[in-house]
Amino acid sequence: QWDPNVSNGQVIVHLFEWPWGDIARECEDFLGPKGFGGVQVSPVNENVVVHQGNVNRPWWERYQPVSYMLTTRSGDEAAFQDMVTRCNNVGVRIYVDAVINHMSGGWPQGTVGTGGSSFDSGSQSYPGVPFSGFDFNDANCNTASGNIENYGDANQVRNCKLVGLNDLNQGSDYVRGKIIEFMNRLIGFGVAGFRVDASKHMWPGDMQAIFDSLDNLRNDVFGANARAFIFQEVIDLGGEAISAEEYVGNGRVTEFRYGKFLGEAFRGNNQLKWLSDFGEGWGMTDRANALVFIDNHDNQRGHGAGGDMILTFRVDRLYKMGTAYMLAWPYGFTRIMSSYYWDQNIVDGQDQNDWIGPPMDGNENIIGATINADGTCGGGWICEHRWRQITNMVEFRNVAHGTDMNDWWDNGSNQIAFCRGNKGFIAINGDGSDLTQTLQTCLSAGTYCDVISGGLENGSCTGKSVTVNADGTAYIELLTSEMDGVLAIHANSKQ
Ligand code: LM2
Ligand code: CA
Repeated sequence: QWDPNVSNGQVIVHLFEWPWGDIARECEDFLGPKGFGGVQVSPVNENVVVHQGNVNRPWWERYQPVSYMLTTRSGDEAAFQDMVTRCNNVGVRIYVDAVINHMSGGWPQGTVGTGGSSFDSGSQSYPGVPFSGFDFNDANCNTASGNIENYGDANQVRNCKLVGLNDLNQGSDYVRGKIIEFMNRLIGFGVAGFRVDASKHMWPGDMQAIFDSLDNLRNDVFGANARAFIFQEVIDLGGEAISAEEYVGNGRVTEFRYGKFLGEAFRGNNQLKWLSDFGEGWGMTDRANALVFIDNHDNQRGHGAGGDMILTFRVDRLYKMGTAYMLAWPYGFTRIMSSYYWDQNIVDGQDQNDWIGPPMDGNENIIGATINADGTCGGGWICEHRWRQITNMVEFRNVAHGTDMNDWWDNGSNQIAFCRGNKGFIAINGDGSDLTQTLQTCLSAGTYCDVISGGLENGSCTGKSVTVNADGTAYIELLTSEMDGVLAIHANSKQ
């Protein structure tokens, strides 16, 4: 349950709010050829259709389940199944965002789900499953409001409502059975694993009982006895009643400190030289248990954890530097965020537009990304995964996989460089002065194409090139006037 079951590569991308048909095409045209290991998709099961004042079809409606019918704005069951098959056929895995802690929040009678199911949130009736009042935790929650009021009390965090969402009792055999049936259906379609939403809000033992009852992954795709990859969303920045360590027996955990620490360092609140022992040395979970990322769909818009230190596409130069460091650094299993754009409207530090959903047409159908001639996305989609500097670092991570970090160098502040065995070398300049140094690259002698300023195309470099001497050293230049603060070369970028 810790093994991502990848075959094509070591990095997954969260294609947030993408339609299934577009993901299938992206697997075939881009992710497969570029060496991506898999895709985290948005929740697949039926959710509340939200219209509330000016809040029209927010992204967060997908975190309010109504049933386990596979109909959402991303597509129906047939489209989902087709996507999983087509992505698996090119070696790209699918991981489902499983929302199993809760059902919907409170909505007026007559509100429906994306699959047309009715429900009554007040009496906790969800006939599409079916769930009824017996299946929820209210009797196990002892706060006055019925909501989580104090994160210092583990019982509240797990048995009370998270922001008013009807809280399922995973201690019940019936509830477990429905969740298992839902997850097994997805496994039957060929998914490789799950991001488990709101894991902090469920008891680790209940989750274990559910995961232990899941079927093996499909034999024909993954071989014999493969288990679903489990990565549990546990927000743990320290100082609360619940820690991520309670969950590592079930699978990996999302290491939220990772993106926060890197944001602080790249934004100048810490020096990059300290990154030489980033990982366990900084108090983070063991690398074998960590799922790491620079930002996610919550904290890129001020939800979740990390606050304004988190790097996002809005600070693109720093974002590319942070992402390059993550993909070069041998810690954890890495995930890249892929976003759509929205206009922010910040009032008193709070973005009033943090709810805005993906681009949609007059019928409220998602309008997926268009692909520009240069390979970037249009139509309001950012597609960080298609930024050359990021895509090329995915290849770096694949090439360096299995090696350790060695030959760390820094200038005493924010210029850093290191090798990955004899497979890759990266330099990052976070200082306000030029980096001009002869450094050990650990690569064999020859000319290498920097994959950040360009890359190796038809045998020649479209960007900078680096000449590695017989002793592995090379003159490295990274000027503050350059577009990007990174230089990276690897065994496959040799001319
Ligand atoms: C998660 N991880 O633990 C998701 O990553 C996060 O995106 C989800 O919250 C959350 N857990 C629940 O699955 C989002 C969003 C919330 C939103 C909920 C439910 O961050 O703002 O809450 O989804 O849709 C919204 C309203 C809130 C309201 C609630 C219930 O913002 O004001 O509370 O719905 O209707 C009355
Ligand atoms: Ca709960």
